[in-house]
Amino acid sequence: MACKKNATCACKAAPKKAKTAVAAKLPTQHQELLAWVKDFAKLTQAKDVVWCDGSKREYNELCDLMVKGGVFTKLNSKKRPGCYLARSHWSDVARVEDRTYIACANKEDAGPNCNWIEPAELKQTMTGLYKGCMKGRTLYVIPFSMGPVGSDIAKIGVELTDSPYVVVNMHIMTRVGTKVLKQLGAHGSYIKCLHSIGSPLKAGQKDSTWPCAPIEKKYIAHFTETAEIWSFGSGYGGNALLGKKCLALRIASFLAKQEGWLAEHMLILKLTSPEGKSYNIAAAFPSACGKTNLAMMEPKIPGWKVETIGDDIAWMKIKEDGRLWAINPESGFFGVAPGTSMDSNPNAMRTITKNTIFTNCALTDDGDIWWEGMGVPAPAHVINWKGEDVTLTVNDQGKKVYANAKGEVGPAAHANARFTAPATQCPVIASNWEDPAGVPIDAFLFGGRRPTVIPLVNQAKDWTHAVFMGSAAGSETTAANLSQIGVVRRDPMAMLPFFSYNTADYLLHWLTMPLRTDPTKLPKVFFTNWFRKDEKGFMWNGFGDNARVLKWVCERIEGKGKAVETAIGFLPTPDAIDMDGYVDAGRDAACLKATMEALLSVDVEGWKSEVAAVQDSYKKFGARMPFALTAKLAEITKALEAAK
Ligand code: SAT
Ligand code: MN
Repeated sequence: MACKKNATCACKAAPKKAKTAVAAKLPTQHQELLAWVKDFAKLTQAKDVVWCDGSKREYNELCDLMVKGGVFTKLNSKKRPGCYLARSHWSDVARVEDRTYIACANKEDAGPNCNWIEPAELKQTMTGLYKGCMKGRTLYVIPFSMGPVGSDIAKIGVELTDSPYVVVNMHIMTRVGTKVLKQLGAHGSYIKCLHSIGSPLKAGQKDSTWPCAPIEKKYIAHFTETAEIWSFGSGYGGNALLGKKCLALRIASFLAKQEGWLAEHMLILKLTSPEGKSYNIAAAFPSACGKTNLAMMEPKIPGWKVETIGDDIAWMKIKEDGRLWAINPESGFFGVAPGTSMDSNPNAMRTITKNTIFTNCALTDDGDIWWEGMGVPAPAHVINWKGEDVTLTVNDQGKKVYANAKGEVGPAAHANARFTAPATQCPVIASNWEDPAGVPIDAFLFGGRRPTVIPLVNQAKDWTHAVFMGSAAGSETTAANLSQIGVVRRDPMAMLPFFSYNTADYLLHWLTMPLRTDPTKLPKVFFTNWFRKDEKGFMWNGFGDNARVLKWVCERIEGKGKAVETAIGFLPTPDAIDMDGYVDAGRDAACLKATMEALLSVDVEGWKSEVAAVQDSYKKFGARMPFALTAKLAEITKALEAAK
């Protein structure tokens, strides 16, 4: 109905009638939620508000909308049915750690591993940024559940966003829509997640294919004490899909500390022996250690089976039986594409054959995607992640590279190009991966990329030792030579980018787990290192051969498995790892035997430096560092002295 004032007035609708119609269609009776959405729509001046129902129809409509707007390219439906490619702005390709903030009342509670800002100050700054930021855009309300809807470990969040890319990715990565609102009811509690790409549209202005705000205006903020997430300026992955790192790690680990559970950066896999006994293993590794590969591994030992429960995050609670039960709070994989191949991760390759969103991959002439390390020949011509035509040429060093029309060379896919794929499509997804009760965890693995010193596998002697191991996790960047420890970027429990409170308090929280249950019911803990090197290169094959180490882990859980007690933990005897059928083309039998001995022995001098380096990494926490860990350091140092 036209406005009576004049024919061109924007208020075309008849207010009274529309109000009744909207009221009748209210998606929820949750008054506080409705008011919060209304207030944010008003602040951001969004053009309209859409409540996401989580349906396939909604997903398809948004994908079509993005194809029309040039945001998505639909891939060849014969080669990749139901798949799309998005290219981000060149400045919006990864998480922005230096623009990621923890806002709590006391700076010391955030500690040296968090970027702290005073909450009121940050809210004022960000409210200023949110003002009018959705002009010309739709505000989508995404009710989502982290974990199976209704699970006693799951949590509900609601993300308000102006990015349809975020909506469709959230559809894959979380459980979205009406079923979540139903679970929430009229009074349920939920985590408030605000997100805007920070790029309002003026009337008549043509939209870009990846609108976002400049870096200095990007904020990924966590108000831990009120469990709120405010994100501004980025449309990418962990900056924008707020269920993932922001909620499932930062906010959840803060809540977990208060409520006595664990929210960890861990994959969960189910390993079944030839006898049919299953073990659930959760593992925390820093980035670039192949978490997704391990979670979907094809074991190289006959009869053993790996099934996936999760590839990134585990939420764990002690249940009545005294054991730690875990769920994967996500429902999809947001994996790094480059390097994923039929060799490195065949099950990931099978997962992404359909219904997958690719971001910043290269587009081939036949409408498929390509990336470096895909294990298929590089096409002569592709459109690279920046949207440029590039052709394969040979550079001065005789290396094949992609060059654009100006002769500039660069990778075809961005190094952090991603795939977003539904977990249900993984051929080895465990049948019980969505069990609301979770799965009982038998073992934890910690690890890192350590070319020197650290053995292939090492079992913790007790829980404090286990926490010490987790605190020492990290990856080596450069090693001066093979007998020395290089520069290790310590990444305690692989949580460094995801801490939302003081790391010393976080380690203390871990240390208290045996007080919450019968300590014998807690998982057995191991430190693994697939990345040791010698003059011949990698000393261990990794990938499917890692199942040999996992087999020993299972034997240890059973109280079997041959091991020697050393100063640093229980190491397998050199014959304890099943090496039947293991092949390393560069090493004959004698060399392999020597390699295994080196991989499974204590490098006493190297370990002294390692322990000193870990001690050094504790210094920045001062007296807040739990004494139990310092004492454990002293105990290991003493044992190393004695081992000389
Ligand atoms: O970009 S995300 O944070 O979602 C993923 C990652 O960093 O591994
Ligand atoms: Mn991760």
